[in-house]
Amino acid sequence: MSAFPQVSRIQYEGPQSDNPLAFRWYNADEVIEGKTMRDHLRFTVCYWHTFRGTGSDPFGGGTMIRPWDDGSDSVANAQNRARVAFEFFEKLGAPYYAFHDRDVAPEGATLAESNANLDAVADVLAAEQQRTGIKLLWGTANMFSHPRFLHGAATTCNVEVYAYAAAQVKKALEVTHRLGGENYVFWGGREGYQNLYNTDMKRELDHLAAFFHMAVDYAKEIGFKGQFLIEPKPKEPTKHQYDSDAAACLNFLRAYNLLDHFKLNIETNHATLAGHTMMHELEYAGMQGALGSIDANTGDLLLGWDTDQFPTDYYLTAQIMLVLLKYGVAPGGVNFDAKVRRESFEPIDLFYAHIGGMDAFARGLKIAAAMRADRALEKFVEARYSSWNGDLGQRIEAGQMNFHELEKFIMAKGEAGANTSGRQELIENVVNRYLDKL
Ligand code: XUL
Ligand code: CO
Repeated sequence: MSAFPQVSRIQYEGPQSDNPLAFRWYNADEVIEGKTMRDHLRFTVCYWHTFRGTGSDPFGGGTMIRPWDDGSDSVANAQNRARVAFEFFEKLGAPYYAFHDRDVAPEGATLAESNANLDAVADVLAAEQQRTGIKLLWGTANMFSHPRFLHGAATTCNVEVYAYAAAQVKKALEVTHRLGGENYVFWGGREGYQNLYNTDMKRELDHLAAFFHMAVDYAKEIGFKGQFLIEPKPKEPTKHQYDSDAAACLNFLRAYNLLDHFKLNIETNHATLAGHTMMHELEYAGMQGALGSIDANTGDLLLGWDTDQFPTDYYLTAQIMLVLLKYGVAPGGVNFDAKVRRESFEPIDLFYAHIGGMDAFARGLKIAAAMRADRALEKFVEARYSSWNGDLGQRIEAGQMNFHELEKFIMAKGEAGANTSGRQELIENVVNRYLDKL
């Protein structure tokens, strides 16, 4: 029985369409820079918000109407929900999905029971993947919801909780591998501290690094070749999360000799919580060869927490796509780690939300590609650094200069040459021109 009988496969109808259940910009087969939109964007539906989100907030309980869900924690309900999820992915035309172990299957009384539950749901996921051709972008383990993880998982002060977390990741890796997952994500749910009085930060970070090394070893042992990803976030749930931003993650990975095995999964709302733009985080990761995947969402300018809204802002998506086109994102993708508002409680709202996000990214892709075709920004950047192209700049960049020589050079001149304008306002107008064009 269909869970969404009123919806058929969402089609591309073009920008003039006013059909709310059609794409206006996402045309999966359209080729841009030699690749289809489908392959550029690698859209992914996240299981946790879309199929486990209840709409609860700190002030009130769930609001979502999900007629297919009997509200129980049974494996049969989880299996049925998985089939509904695939009907949704299929009708939306999303080529990928992503999950936490505990989103897809209920936690049991023991780890062995939880593992058996996960296997039973993974049987359905495998069959649905086979039936539809939809693939798993990434799997991950939820090591933050259960009370045992109140001090964290890989950074906990309780060594037996650490062992539990290791066993949970071992299983999540096996299931991700079984389902052909192309990546495996670590988001440090409670890997951080609430205060430094009771925290041995060095010891916790050593434990975290040891945990990651064990994960790398186990992946090798079972033949999992997917990309490991760390997802930075500065705070929430803890006051300070160790993976606070791209720079902190890369420093950690470098310090503990893990850089070869990990890239980053950059999320918009996490970037803004860290006091950065999404473009900054993407560029910072990309320039170091560590841009792995993105969690696509957006925060709210007036609210200071992780609101995980669907992205609809063309400036944002154009900026993101400029960086993704520059560095590439595969085997990562564009994962909608976003939830419908508590007030948008009907199943149909899940379609409107994803259609809007996919269209916003498709349009961002077109804008970014048009700008790249004209080298619209490159021209400004090249002109801005042109003083470096002369003999002086070339010798500094080649590491052939020292302070004595630079002093001699500038003493002889008396004063540095004139600066040129940064042209920010003109550049912003140019960007607007590309937004107007399409
Ligand atoms: C939390 C968050 C997570 C990760 C996966 O803020 O983004 O859902 O994406 O654990
Ligand atoms: Co996320």
